[in-house]
Amino acid sequence: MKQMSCALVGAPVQSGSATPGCLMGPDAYRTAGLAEVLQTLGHRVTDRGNVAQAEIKDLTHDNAAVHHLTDIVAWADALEGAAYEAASAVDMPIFLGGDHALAIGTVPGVARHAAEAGKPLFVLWLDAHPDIHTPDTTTSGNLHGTPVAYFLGMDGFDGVYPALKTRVAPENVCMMGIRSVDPAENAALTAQGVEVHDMRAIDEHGIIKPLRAFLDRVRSADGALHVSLDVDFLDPTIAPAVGTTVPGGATFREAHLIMETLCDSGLVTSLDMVELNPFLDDRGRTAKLMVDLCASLLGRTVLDRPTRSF
Ligand SMILES: [Mn+2]
Repeated sequence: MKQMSCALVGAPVQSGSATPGCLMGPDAYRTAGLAEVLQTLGHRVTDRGNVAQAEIKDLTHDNAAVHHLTDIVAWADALEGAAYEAASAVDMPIFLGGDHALAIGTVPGVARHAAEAGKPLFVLWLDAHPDIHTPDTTTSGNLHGTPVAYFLGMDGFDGVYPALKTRVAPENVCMMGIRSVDPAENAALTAQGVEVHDMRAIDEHGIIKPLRAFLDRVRSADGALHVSLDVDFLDPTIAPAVGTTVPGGATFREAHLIMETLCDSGLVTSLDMVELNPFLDDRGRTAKLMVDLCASLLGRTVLDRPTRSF
């Protein structure tokens, strides 16, 4: 593949989830050698360090379950700007999470950049969860379950999260790996018309056919493509380092095949790597797997991958 400029952008957000530890995610990826691996593939990599939160403002919400709202809003503000800036500066910004609440900033930031370039943004959401709660519908109060509803411009965010600068069209979102959905989320997915390939669909049809169909849509629209990869997309037996493990996830080869197919498409313009909780990892195994998946997205093939036993 062509040599690309890549920026690593650390987003140590952890208050969107119930289990502390995602704070250490960006450094775990650095320790697992992400920059070095991408350099070996011929890319130019700059590590921009970690984004600093914006100023924390006073905010409350009627839903008493909601927690850490002020903290998440301060991250959203800073990450939207950092994502926009990184997307303007390099071919491939890679956002190192941090829990999935970081997508409240990264997706709108890269969407703003794409819109200025005259391109619609598409999002491939690889996750066990659709994360399409609003602050009103969440029962856990964990705000990492809200980014999709926010960047689609759904109701319930006015005066809560920052005013959305660029929304993503629901028909431009494709979800894969979904297997843990709350009733309010199920209703939102139907109402919005988001394309969802749950694990049963993947069991029956594999990942390649729906992925190629989605990539064809991105290509015909001349779109930019953001990939949001949650550790819990993967089966917990291969990726234990996440606070929200759900059985029945993607296998090692399914995950690599998605990344290899995305690489072949040449369409991906930005990536989130989220929910890695190094505190729950087994000797860095999940961090290394996520780094290997990123390498597959950026050009490493089966024949040059040193797949090792755990
Ligand atoms: Mn998620």
